[in-house]
Amino acid sequence: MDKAAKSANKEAEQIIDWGKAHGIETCFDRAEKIKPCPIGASGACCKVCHMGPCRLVGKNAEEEARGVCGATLPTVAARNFLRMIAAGTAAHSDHARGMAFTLLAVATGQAKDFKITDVRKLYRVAGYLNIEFEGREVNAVAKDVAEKLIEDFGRQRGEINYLKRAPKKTQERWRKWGIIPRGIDREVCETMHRTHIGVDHDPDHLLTQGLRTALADGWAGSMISTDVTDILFGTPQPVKAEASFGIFKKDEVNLVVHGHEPLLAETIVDVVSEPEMTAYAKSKGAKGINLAGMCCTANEVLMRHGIPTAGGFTNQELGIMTGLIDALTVDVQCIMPAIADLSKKFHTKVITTSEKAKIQGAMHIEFDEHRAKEIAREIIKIAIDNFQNRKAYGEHITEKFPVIAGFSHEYIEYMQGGKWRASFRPLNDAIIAGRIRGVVGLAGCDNPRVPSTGLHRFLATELIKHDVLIVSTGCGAAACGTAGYLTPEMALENAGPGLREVCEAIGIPPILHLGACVDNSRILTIASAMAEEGGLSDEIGGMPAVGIAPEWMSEKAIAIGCYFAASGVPVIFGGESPVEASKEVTRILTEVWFERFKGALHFEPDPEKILEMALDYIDKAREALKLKKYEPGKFGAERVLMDMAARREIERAAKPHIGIY
Ligand code: SF4
Ligand code: MSK
Repeated sequence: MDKAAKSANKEAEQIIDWGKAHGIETCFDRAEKIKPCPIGASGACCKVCHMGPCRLVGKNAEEEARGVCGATLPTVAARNFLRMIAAGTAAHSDHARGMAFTLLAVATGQAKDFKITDVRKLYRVAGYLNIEFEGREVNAVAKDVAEKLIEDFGRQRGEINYLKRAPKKTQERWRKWGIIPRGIDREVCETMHRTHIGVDHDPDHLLTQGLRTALADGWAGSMISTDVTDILFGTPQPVKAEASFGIFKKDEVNLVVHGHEPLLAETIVDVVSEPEMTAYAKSKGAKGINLAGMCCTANEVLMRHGIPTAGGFTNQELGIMTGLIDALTVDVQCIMPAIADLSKKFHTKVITTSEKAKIQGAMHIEFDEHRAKEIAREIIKIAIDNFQNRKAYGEHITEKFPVIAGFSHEYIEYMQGGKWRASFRPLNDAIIAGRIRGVVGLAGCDNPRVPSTGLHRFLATELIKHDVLIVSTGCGAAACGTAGYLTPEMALENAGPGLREVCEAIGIPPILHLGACVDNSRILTIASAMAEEGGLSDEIGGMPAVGIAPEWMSEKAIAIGCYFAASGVPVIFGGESPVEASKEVTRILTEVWFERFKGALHFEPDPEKILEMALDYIDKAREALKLKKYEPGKFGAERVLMDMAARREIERAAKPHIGIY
């Protein structure tokens, strides 16, 4: 990896250089100009009241430094960390709230532009919620499901609905340590209360509430969002698409959807190919309309429709600098406000669409699910009208890579045995036999403070070389996509012998794109299914599995890391630790959490060490489970993996085809 480069993505680097030559500043330049304050970055600065900010620094700061109120360094570092968890949980969960209310509006006939696309998934979710669905009208079931899910946000007492989707033993650990979330809003609210001046000062007690809040994200907010999105727009199954800046077309209107919430993007997908839209584009001199995505909205429509992606977080300004984007819609989360000013140097129209988020200098067209199509058409027309204003100014890129995305929990189950024998048995068996050494969730943002996407690329190639299967989400998945890593060929060229065999037998890439950052919930349910299948750990903790977020930057990433740790997955984040200043808080996140939950949260800036730690965790878990010692190319006995032909054979012999999973 070229450490001097701003991005590991050659095409991104080319645009950054072009920007430099044209005096255009991006996040990469600003990251160089603004160095993080070391006191704040390490968690030692408290500004929760106006007697501060208090900087708890100096020799023996851990024992001796005090804020004006007397707060110690561990208290301050833990409080700061907790507030990140609360913000991350709030972000995912507020997104989920919108999805759940949309499902209710669809079920009650108030959002006529949407429908229940995946009835099978609706029934599956109804089953989790103990809602009767046999013989009932679909919308009646959907209404009950939506109302039940909405309860999770405002519940004051009791337990979140999806608790029972976790393995029993995992639940027992949560119960023992008092971290079962009651309701999403209650946990976020209590975390904000406890971190107000003069409330909770015990770092362990604070961080325990942090885990409860994070679980409300993973097992409620994020999981609700994933499920409702599947119900409304379809559960993903593998789909071919393309990634990187070459997806923009010179002779077509380029409309890009960016942000997180899929409602507007899905509606645009729905209406963009209407004959009137195409005719209107042609009347303005374009050959057609090219819909593309960025960041996690891109992941949502890539997973379900094969809409091409221009990549993750750090690509948003660079996309505008191609000069080819006619309109860019943004809603919530991970949108750089810089794009509004930047767009003025080009012809791009930046359109904010959420009632929750505006950017000065951007156009605002508020999305309303009750008239979704009308708004989508209005936005498409703005992009078309703007096509004529395109100038030659910008760094046009032609490079793009094929991508296979769309690996949902349900599809992964299906691909291991077809509709009638769907299970996680082959995956567990491949791990038991040492063909697959372990599983890594490679997730999180991309970051201009490191050669952006470079850590994802390094870890992806090294891990699969060591026979580690990767499941990827968010901008980590986008980083792999724009590197050309999301194809089955990648396995042939780079994977270790065992993983390669598995990928060839099933016909999958060694890196499975599972969706947006809210879809990390899919990893939780996959891990639960593996525990239930047997032969490995009977809880999520203790699996040969690790989470890695090498380039994280958002508070959502912290919430995700914590819900994985609480669920039993050791997690390694890249970059400097936000609790570095306190040895005690670091000890709680690593040693104490591992003892209690078999999960942990580490921060490690060196990618080589991240790799080493991940493999070490995997090997130690294999040893504890008494699995065959991993040796490349040497496998134990296992059941024969089922290939596509065998799967079809079973299906033919069974009932008529009624859907993919
Ligand atoms: Fe300082 Fe205490 Fe106020 Fe924090 S809460 S700013 S440590 S006085
Ligand atoms: S968008 S949270 S930069 S993954 Fe989901 Fe990407 Fe991180 Fe945002």
